[in-house]
Amino acid sequence: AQDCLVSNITVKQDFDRMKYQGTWYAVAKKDPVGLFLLDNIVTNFKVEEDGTMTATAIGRVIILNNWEMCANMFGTFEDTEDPAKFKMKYWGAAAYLQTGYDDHWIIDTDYDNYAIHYSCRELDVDGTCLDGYSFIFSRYPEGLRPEDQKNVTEKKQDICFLGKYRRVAHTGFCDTA
Ligand code: FEN
Repeated sequence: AQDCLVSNITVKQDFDRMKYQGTWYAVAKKDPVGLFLLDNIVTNFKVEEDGTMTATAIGRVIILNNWEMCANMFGTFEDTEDPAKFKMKYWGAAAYLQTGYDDHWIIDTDYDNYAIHYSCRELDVDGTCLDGYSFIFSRYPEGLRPEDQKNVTEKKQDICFLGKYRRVAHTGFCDTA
């Protein structure tokens, strides 16, 4: 959306939640105001037997006194009239982690390589996004394929977050199993 109106942002056509399942590595993120996941962010999407989409996310956080932790987060998605737009209820495995209820839009994905996620938490009076966050996901922890980068850059511009992303490091800090 050239005008940056949230209502003009387009999302993935005919989003297929079945094909979206599995592991996605965050390779870049635009942070919201307040507490969030720092890095080493890996998510896993699933479609439950009743068709509900759910997800887990793990990521490094630094809690009080500079204590490094891996936050285990859970999300359940409520459908809307648009198959690529969800409302996400999320919470953490630990009580000190924030809970919330966010928009969760899939702007674009090819299911096999990349995905662009968008969430606006607060609309400005002019209809642009005052506070939001976004993830660029890859099926590979090493990052995006070169052939996907141009499209992803275009989509960052479409959602008016171009220049606001930071790379998400994967150092193995939250790797278990
Ligand atoms: C998403 C997709 C997959 C499912 C989920 C996602 C969103 C996760 C969010 C995480 C928020 C984390 C917070 C951490 C926190 C989109 C990847 C669920 C929105 C808010 C601290 C930091 C410091 C402290 C206390 C808590 O609460 N961190 O002292």
